[in-house]
Amino acid sequence: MINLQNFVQTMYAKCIEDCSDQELYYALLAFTKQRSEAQCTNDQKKKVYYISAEFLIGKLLSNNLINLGLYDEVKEQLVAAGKDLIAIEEMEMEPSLGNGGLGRLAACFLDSIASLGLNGDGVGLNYHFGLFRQIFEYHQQRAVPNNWITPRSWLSESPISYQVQFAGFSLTSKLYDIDVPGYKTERKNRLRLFDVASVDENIVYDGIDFDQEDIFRNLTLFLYPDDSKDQGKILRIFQQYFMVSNAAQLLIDEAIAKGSNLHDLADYAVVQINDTHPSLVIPELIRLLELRGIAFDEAVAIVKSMTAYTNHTILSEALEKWPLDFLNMVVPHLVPFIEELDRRAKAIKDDESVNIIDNHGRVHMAHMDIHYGYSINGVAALHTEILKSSELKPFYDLYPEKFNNKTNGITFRRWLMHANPSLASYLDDLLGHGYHHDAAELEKFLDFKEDKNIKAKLEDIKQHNKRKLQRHLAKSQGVAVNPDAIFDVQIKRIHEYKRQQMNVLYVIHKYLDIKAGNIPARPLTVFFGGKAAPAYTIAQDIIHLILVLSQVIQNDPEVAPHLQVVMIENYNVTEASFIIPAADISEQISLASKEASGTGNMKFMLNGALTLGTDDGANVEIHELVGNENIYIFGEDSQTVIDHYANGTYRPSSFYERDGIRPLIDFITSDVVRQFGGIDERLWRLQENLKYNDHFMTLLDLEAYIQTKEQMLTDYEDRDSWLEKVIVNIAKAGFFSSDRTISQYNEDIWHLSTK
Ligand code: 26V
Repeated sequence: MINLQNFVQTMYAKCIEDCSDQELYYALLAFTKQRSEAQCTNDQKKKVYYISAEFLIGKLLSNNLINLGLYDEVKEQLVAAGKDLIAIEEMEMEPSLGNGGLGRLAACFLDSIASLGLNGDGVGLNYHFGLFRQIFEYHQQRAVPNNWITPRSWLSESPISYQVQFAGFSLTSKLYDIDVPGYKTERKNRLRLFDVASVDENIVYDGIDFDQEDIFRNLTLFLYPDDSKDQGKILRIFQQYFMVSNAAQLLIDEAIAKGSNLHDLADYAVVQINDTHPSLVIPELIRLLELRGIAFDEAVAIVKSMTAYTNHTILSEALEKWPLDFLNMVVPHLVPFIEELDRRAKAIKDDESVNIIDNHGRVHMAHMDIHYGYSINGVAALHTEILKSSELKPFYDLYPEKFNNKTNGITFRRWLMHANPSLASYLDDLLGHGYHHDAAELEKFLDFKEDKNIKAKLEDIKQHNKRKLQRHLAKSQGVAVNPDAIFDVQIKRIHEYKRQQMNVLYVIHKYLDIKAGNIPARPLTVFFGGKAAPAYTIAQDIIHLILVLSQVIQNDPEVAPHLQVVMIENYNVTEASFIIPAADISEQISLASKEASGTGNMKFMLNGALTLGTDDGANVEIHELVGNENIYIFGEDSQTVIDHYANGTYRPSSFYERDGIRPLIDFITSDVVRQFGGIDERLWRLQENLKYNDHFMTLLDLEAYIQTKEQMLTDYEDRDSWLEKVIVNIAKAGFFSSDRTISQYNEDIWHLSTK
């Protein structure tokens, strides 16, 4: 039994009723931190270090209360005092320590590692302003710093500090920890975020600009500083080396403290390299072992037996290749190690497709990971197959035993229990609590797929969640939405391969259709949300078009009652937890072969939305699990797309000539769009890009997309059959629990003790 009143009395000398939401937030923060600080850390001999540039952890208050088993009691005691936990949570700042799926996956993994009682910490950087906060001005994105580190926060200062050597100077680090309590395990792990002791927030001016050369002060200011120019790339290398050198020193110290003689380091530590951002950990560990007296050959063997790499994308822009010249400018002491690793790899096979240092003097980080790690995994079945058969085939030929698949997952604690308490408690009543620990038990829900009462209840829950979102949006961005509309949602980073532009062309199609007199059976609200990298111009143009279109529609009395476009400002984990439970349609429309997995697709399915998607990433596995009749798949398959790229056979201009497509593209630069604030330069660039470049083949799938979406809207009207599909989707979502994913990482890669 907890006594929140007492706690608050001691802290403020007044009762809960008399406290502001801000005061209550700080009280709950202190209370929750105290509870998790009292827990023991997992302390099994071997530990996984999940090193990642991103951890998109979201707000922690409710999440931690749930895991500590205190959520219901706290909520009840607040309600008894006339207070509302949702309003209190609004006081918490959300850290933006991630960009998208990669960072959110890392956060879900930390939750599952802790909840399965495994010993494992996340290691990353404490970016003071995160990625950035997105605001809309003049129908465009503006990036401003996200000042998430308040004087009282989830961060706890640790006494741990290291020296990290760079060319000509060294930096002192400072470690902050965030506790990661397991779900009702009574134990916790930690997220360890390294900072630079000399960081200075005051050097940021005018949005997110700052002096990129002032490494002493800037290193931990932003995640992904603009690297379109050399200085930005060099800063990224500074960040990456700072992260991994600290991580390597920490893991060696911890192993020694537990009795390691370093020859046996692999019995104490395993490193999961999350994408290529932490890849320099390989040469750094070898260097540190050598410094501590271990011979080079043995150091290489040790590191090879304790590092594993996860690939999260096949997009070449995200597969890092750092010029050796830059590495020499930043970490000259590491370069001889990289060169030696390269020489040894070339002795096995000297070919550009597998070389670490290529003919242009660039270091391929992924290649180093694969040669010198013992495992490489993709993040969904299709993705891993594409890695094996095309992107990384030469490596698969060399080391078939290293390749394995680990289909991504999501934590149900956050994405069901916290985000959708109405659905979670209904499932508890119906199925019991077994699925909390074994998500596969959700399959029991299938028994109810023809039950009318259950369908009515699901309808009520969705309606309730739509109203909750309606209230939230009214408050957060002054937007009014109609809860009786169909909620059609695409929320993710803005990127051409994810094809938000295809969804926009559908909106134009619908607008023109309504203007032509075809009134839909029910209103449709299309939600978009996502940030665009500041230097990615076309992505900025896409945001611009969405924002202008939203105005065009809102101001047209013939169309506005039937169609609405809402662009969520500063889309983040908090926004996602409001939107996903309210969604009917989950847009997963990437160009087949390009989305490694996707994890939003899993969150929507679990919350009772139906997928409109291509056979890409984990959609393929959702498709297999729910069957054709419970998902809406359209478009060309991955092999056709891969062949188009190989043979250069895709021509957008021939699609543009079609009667169903041309008017939609032409509309982008129409008078009405320009009247509502459309900026000519942005609109023309986007239009030309679609007509003559269209690298991610929007027009290839556009007609099939429009047709399938129309079919979906028609099917929505048969509520009985739609809700049956919803039940199947929820019931089959158990496979996508990150507890399953992490168990597989542990069984196949980490081999940590489960006791
Ligand atoms: C990152 C960036 C960063 C800045 C600008 C451009 C850009 C383009 C691509 C990327 C990709 C980074 C890797 C990533 O986030 N991959 C995502 O990983 C998820 C978790 O495995 C997976 O579900 C997504 O499909 C995959 O895109």
